[in-house]
Amino acid sequence: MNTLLIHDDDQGIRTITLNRPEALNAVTEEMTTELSAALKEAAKTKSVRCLVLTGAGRAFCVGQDLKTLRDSAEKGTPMDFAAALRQRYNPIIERLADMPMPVLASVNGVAAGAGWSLALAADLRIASDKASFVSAFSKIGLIPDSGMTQTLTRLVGPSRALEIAWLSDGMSAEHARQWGLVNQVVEDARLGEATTELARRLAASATKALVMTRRAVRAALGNDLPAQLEYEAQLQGAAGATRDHQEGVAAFLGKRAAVFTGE
Ligand code: T3D
Repeated sequence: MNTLLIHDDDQGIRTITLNRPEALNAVTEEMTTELSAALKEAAKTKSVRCLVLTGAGRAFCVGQDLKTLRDSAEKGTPMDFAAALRQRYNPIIERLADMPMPVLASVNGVAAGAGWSLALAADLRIASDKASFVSAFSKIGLIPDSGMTQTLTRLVGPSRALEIAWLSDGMSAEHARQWGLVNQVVEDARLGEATTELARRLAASATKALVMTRRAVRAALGNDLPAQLEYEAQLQGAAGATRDHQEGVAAFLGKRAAVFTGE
């Protein structure tokens, strides 16, 4: 991989690091190809029980590489935005939203444009106190993409989503936390440790139940109560048939810590 670093620890955490620090991890075609493949691979690796997405250097990711965008336009082969989204960006966002394990974005620095969209596509976000967020799309005459119009709106509501998208003002990590866009903000020097701590808790959990919980929580935004109750019943039927459920009950009754395997 030229644009990513991939690391597995011995406790079920796979970390994918966007690795173009010299370009603030701006997204190129190669990066989307590699990220797509890396997510596909992680999804089919049973030992991966929590996926962490982070960036190398001082940025998380600043979205589409605008230099390659300019270069292609100068060469007379301007980027086909709709095709780029359909073929390269959107499949990544859809895959991230449906990974068979929790996905945690560890936001180490600035997240801009589709870089912020990537962080928003994760289940949870932990950020360095030095991180910042900027939509940036409006500054180059584009609309927020890679899912941001949905993820952002669901988290902060339409009025704040428009304020963020239209004005493209930078937002501090603390501001993002107050608006519910980030779950935790930690001192920059502690980001690695705090990310590992949270990722280990998630990796040691009953993975299938976590993933079904994600589905139920997402569906809740569109369902009426009877539909949501029915969906919960269906998912609970599946959760109740997992080994991890049996282990959880046995551990509780045996007054010991549960050892979940993700099965
Ligand atoms: O297919 C499609 O539909 C297209 C998909 C589009 C998705 C998108 O992501 S569009 C949005 C693209 N991203 C942006 O517009 C962000 C542009 N960058 C910025 O606004 C700022 O750089 C930041 C707020 C992110 C960071 O500011 P700061 O002050 O910390 O750094 P800087 O000085 O602006 O940038 C440092 C360098 O990184 C600089 O290069 P230089 O002068 O040192 O050679 C800058 O040009 C470069 N850089 C920053 N962002 C990008 C970038 N180079 C290429 N692409 C970038 N996105």
